[in-house]
Amino acid sequence: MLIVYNESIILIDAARHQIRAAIRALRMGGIMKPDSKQRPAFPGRLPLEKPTDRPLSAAMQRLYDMWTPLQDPGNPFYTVFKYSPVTGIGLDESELSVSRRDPSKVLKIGDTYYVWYTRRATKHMPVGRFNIDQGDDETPIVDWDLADICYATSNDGFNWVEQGVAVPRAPKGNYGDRSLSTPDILVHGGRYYLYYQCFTTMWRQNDCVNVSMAWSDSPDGPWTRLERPVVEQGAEGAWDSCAIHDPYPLVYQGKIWVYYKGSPQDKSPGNLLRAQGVAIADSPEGPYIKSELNPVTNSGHETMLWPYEEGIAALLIQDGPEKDTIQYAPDGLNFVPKAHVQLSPHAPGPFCPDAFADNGDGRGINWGLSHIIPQTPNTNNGLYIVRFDCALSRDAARPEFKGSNLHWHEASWFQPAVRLSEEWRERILAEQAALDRPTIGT
Ligand code: AAL
Repeated sequence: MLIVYNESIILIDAARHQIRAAIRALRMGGIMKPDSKQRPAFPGRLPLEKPTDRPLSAAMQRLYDMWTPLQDPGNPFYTVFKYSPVTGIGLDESELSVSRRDPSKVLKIGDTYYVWYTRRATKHMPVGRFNIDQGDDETPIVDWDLADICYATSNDGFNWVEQGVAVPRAPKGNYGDRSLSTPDILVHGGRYYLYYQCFTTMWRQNDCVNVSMAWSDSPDGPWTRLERPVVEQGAEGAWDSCAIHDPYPLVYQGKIWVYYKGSPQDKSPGNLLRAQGVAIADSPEGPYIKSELNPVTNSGHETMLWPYEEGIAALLIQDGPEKDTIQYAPDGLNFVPKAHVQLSPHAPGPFCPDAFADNGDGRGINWGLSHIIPQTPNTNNGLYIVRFDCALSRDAARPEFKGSNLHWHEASWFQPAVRLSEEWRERILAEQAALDRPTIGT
């Protein structure tokens, strides 16, 4: 028999193998002797509770305080994303310059899935944001200029049928006559509401724009456009004084919460680049009151959000110090990073059946639609829509989505934005001659 008493092992009637095991345990530090100098190594099997009987490095403190000892496989906020082409709203090979982008949340109505998105179909390609003076009624400046809100339906989420325009631009001379883009959907009180960026007269420098809305009694329309903004740009100097982008409505705590990406007019270094705020209203038409905590994220672009348990989860991509993290706010306002993710979907719209349930028991998400830039950008092809699948739902166990799926190939390392340009090579060679001191002898 083996008894541990007063931090010593006492063997009574011990067999040889028990004695050997006891010595091994002592050597491995399984049981500390008071006079032992060497602390046992940190165990490979992570204790689920933060150890209090030993010093912890800053990194191991964080593992318990900020992340989870269950690591990626046991983290409900961690996922890999797997992508599939879709039919009907994927890459467009037509004569026109066509872009389908910014898919909304996906709704399931009866057996049919619905999605709304930005669609531009123009004779000419966009001329680019630095050539505003070259834009006209037929020549777009950016990919989401001269666009309308279209919609598509599907029986399985992979094969879609474009149904046409849901909300067209307003007649010339009216609010919203230039472009409607980046829509998202709300269902409230049996009615459907589409929120979108609403450009009037001309696309504005720095993409400054406000958000408007259209409503319908059916997902198939007809839609009635509001002739005014519902979420307005902030006052001069404010973090959202230029752009209210990517409106994203949810029903939460009995109200309509429209999250949005804001940006300031002044783009000088040191100014906030991109962040997320929220505007809250009692009814879909507003008035919307911006949270006094805005911005509620310090990072992110085209942020996707979903109810999770009693709070709101969000995928922050692309911009800012907390890019490519999944975050959680138990109150919808105070977000904390919960997982790092890779190759996140861009402008994602999830299938999120409880987006408007407001029942304090968000179940999470498993799939959605997002957009990608075609292999050869700046050709006639604009962006197009793809499907992503993931493991962020409390209702489906998908261990294969909790590992890591990324091995970058040469096309990624040497893509134009990543490959070192000739100009920089010259500059670096010049700098290097002055900067690189010999490794030995300095
Ligand atoms: C995107 C989005 C909005 C902007 C533009 C198109 O990344 O944030 O939709 O207006 O860029």
